[in-house]
Amino acid sequence: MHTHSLLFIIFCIVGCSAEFYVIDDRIGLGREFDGIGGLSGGGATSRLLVNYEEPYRSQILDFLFKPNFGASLHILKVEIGGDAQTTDGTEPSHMRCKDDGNFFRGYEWWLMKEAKKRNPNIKLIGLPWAFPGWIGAGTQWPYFFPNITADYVVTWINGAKQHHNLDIDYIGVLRDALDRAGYTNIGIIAADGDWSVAAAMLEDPYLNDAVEVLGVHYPGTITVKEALLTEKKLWSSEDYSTFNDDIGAGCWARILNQNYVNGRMTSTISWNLIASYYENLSFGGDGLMTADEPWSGHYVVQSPIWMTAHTTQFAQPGWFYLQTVGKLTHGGSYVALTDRKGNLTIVIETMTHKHSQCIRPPLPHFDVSPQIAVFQLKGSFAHLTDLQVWYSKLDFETKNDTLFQRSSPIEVYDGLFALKLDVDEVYTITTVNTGQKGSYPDPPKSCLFPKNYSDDFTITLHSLKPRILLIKPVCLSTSEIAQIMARMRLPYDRWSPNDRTDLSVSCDVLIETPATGGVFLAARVDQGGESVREAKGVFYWIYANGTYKVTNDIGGQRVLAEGQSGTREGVWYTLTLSVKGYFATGMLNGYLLWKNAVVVEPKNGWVALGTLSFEYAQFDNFKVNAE
Ligand SMILES: *[C@@H]1O[C@H](CO)[C@@H](O)[C@H](O)[C@H]1NC(C)=O
Ligand SMILES: *[C@@H]1O[C@H](CO)[C@@H](O)[C@H](O)[C@H]1NC(C)=O
Ligand SMILES: *[C@@H]1O[C@H](CO)[C@@H](O)[C@H](O)[C@H]1NC(C)=O
Ligand SMILES: *[C@@H]1O[C@H](CO)[C@@H](O)[C@H](O)[C@H]1NC(C)=O
Ligand SMILES: *[C@@H]1O[C@H](CO)[C@@H](O)[C@H](O)[C@H]1NC(C)=O
Ligand SMILES: CC(=O)N[C@H]1CO[C@H](CO)[C@@H](O)[C@@H]1O
Repeated sequence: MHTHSLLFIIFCIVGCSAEFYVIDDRIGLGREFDGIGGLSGGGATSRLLVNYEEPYRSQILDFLFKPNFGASLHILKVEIGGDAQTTDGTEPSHMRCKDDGNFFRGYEWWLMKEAKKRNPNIKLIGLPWAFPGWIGAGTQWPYFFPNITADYVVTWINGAKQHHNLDIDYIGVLRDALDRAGYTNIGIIAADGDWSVAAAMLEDPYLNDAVEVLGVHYPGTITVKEALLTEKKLWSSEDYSTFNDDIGAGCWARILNQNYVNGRMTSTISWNLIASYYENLSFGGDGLMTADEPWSGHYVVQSPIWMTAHTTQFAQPGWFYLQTVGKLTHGGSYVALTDRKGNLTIVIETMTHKHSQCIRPPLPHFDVSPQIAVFQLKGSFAHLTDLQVWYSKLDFETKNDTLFQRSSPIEVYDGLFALKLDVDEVYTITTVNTGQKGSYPDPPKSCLFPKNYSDDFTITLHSLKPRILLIKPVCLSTSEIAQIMARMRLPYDRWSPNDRTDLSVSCDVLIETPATGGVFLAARVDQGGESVREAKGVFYWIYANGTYKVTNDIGGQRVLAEGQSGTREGVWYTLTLSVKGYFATGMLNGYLLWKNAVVVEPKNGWVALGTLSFEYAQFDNFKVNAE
């Protein structure tokens, strides 16, 4: 197959065109390896995962976190919810008001516990993407109030410990506040952005002392001189963000190696962990695997999971990179890691340019061609006689990939072994013999969203009852469910893009404060998440001043119908919206209010409910019927 024996090596030494690479620890080691991770949130990217029924939900979690099974991640980074839309949806804050403190909202606590259950050594990181409005006292920029911001984050850390017994390992917050709260052992990652904080750290010793890790987003595997001069740990604390097909897998395999080879980054974290949000939202499918059909139980373990396993199952945080890492002569790269107790793991990738482009940044051209690589083990590894081999090939021609396959052990002769490398391959050559390719029986087949769906929004504080809706709550003292924004994709557009989605949706709504923007129920909504403000659809609004409106867009520019409704704040109303072909009809408390509004576009999309701005409203008894 791919590994070659003594005769071959001798032959090569005599004449074939092979290159030699030395793996040696006598010249000292490189940096400490900090692990490979996934990022849940930033935002709402794991939303649909909690809705899966067992056993599928546990199976998915095993593919992500269980050691020696699948991605076997070393790090879970989560969003500290801020009650604001942060890309694909909204995650709830633990402090919606100044005096609030609720550590059971959302699904990140649950996810962290599930990850810890599977791997007690997994490192946890929290990072806020947004803050509730009260923190910035009306400004959009809470960093003007560093103490409040820091206390807010410290409260989250306290809650994690007190209510969930979770120890947070790293955070994005001010060192002072952490120390005051007694969290001297929690590391600070700065600045979760670009490298510019490095220059600031070189000039400001206080800042330099406070920061434990320099974390950058999408570094394109390269670092800057200032970052190296800080002598801090360098991490790619958000990376990948690429559709999880084989090119995504190529991107991920390449950066997992080259973030160290080129940039000396010792951790790489994938945004996102799992594509558990509707594919039509921004960055659809940009997770290590996909689970976006809780109603069917269908999920897909895509190739990026197995690219991850090539590193995560054979090297752990606390291992060290060797100094002997680098590029291969004919393209690709290799890294070597050791636990300093005799174990050695070498990961080799030969991803081609066109099969490994990430979504960003642009990838400068390079060539990769088939090659023979002879590795020579020296120092502590000179005596090794056989090594485990794990192999993947992303086969873009036949589409018949080999993913994380265990091959026969390689025999090492006098410290030498050879590999015949083709393009778009990954090899792990290792002393570690605990690797396993985990599997479960095939999950249920993909199917369309149920034609009938209902939800009474009974949220009990401590439960995680499966539900389909994306929930957007804001601060409200009287009710746990304040503003609920649902963006539900009825996936009819997947198989009949030219057919119109005919359905009827109804919901009880209550305007809490005189909502100048109104409260809506909508169908055929074509945008969500960060693009929600450009959404088109059929929006049925009621206002507290006794009027209603029907618009073709969320911005209310295209009015299809309007008139008197008699609606007031503080009263429950049942809104019903039916769309059939080109026509829409609306009812209020079961009586026809408007009919035959003409809807040309969009033809299909999500059902949704919400308010325009940040007014408070309540929703109940949500029903969809698409027969
Ligand atoms: C912020 O905290 C520091 C102590 O870390 C304190 O000296 C300062 O007065 C506080 N500022 C405000 C506005 O509370
Ligand atoms: C290597 O790691 C294994 C676990 O895979 C461990 O049992 C062993 O002691 C380590 N050391 C050597 C030299 O193999
Ligand atoms: C895919 O490749 C494997 C070997 O790697 C082979 O056993 C299998 O038959 C191939 N499948 C198809 C459909 O070509
Ligand atoms: C859907 O709901 C309608 C009426 O609400 C009912 O007549 C129909 O039988 C339901 N269909 C399914 C598949 O449950
Ligand atoms: C009622 O409120 C809406 C939304 O603020 C506004 O557009 C509309 O003009 C108002 N209608 C009346 C009659 O005041
Ligand atoms: C983000 C995204 O993919 N949006 C698309 C969702 O589907 C509608 C209708 O097919 C497109 O117009 C959007 O661009």
